[in-house]
Amino acid sequence: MKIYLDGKFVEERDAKVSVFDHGLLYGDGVFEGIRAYNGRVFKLKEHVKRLFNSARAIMLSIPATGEEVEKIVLKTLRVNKLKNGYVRLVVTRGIGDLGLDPLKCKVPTIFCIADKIQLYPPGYYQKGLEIVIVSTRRVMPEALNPCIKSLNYLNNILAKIEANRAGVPEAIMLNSEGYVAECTGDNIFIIKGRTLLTPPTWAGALDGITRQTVMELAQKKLRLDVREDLMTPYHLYVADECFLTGTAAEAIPVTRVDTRIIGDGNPGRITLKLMKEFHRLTETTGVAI
Ligand code: PXG
Repeated sequence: MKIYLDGKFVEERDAKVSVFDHGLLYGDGVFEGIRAYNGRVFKLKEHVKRLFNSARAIMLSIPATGEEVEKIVLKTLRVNKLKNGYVRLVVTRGIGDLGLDPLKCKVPTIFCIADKIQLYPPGYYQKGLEIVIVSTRRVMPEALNPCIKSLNYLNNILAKIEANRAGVPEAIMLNSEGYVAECTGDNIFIIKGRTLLTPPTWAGALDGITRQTVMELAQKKLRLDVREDLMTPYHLYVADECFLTGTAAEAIPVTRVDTRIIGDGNPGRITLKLMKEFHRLTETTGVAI
């Protein structure tokens, strides 16, 4: 596997960053997880835009233009001969000293990894996921805005550990006020009648690209009433349908929350339609590698 690292492609064993890199020492950096389907990169521009927005929010200036970064993603897939895969694009503050001052970091580190995608077992898509609400709260926007896709995932990892301990694959995190925010690497949706609901970003959700795509499909193709609104655990329990979205998971049904059965316990009819529309889009659109 060849890795893009600071302007060059290097072998995996040579793809090393310094122990003085503030991405490692302080989680000071931003990233994107991007997917390629059938020789095309899905929503490439949107991912690169979000990377630049995350970087701007933490005052990290990426030493490349958006177009250049798009080319890095495409080339990383090309040199690894991947038509379907997962891309991890990372920009860190760079090498500094043993103090957290970012002014000591003169040059950001950029790397891009393209690998085969690790998929959830197909059974999860057919039967739906069982998930739980965990006690770890989503970090509050006043401390670190969850719209910033930063290298600080400890909050999410603590939630994932709680899910592991409960024996389920995902965790729902509430915000500090007790409203539903999102999962550890996925956004959450419910369906009630003909309404599709998801928490607003200001309630602690990442502005997910899959989330945005599914909201558009729901409105345009399924003519659903799409709303961003606050949601309590009660709203999840009494929803007709529930599903998660994310680049890795795509759209995946949820059939149990906190041991309560959602709807009739099977993946919802509208969820299945949305999954089909989403797949149609991933298979037919995107930037050619
Ligand atoms: N919330 C959080 C906290 C995320 O990290 C999403 C929602 C979904 O956003 P997108 O834009 O992907 O629809 C994410 C995405 C990984 C991995 O390796 C994580 C994400 C994406 C891809 C891979 O765990 N996070």
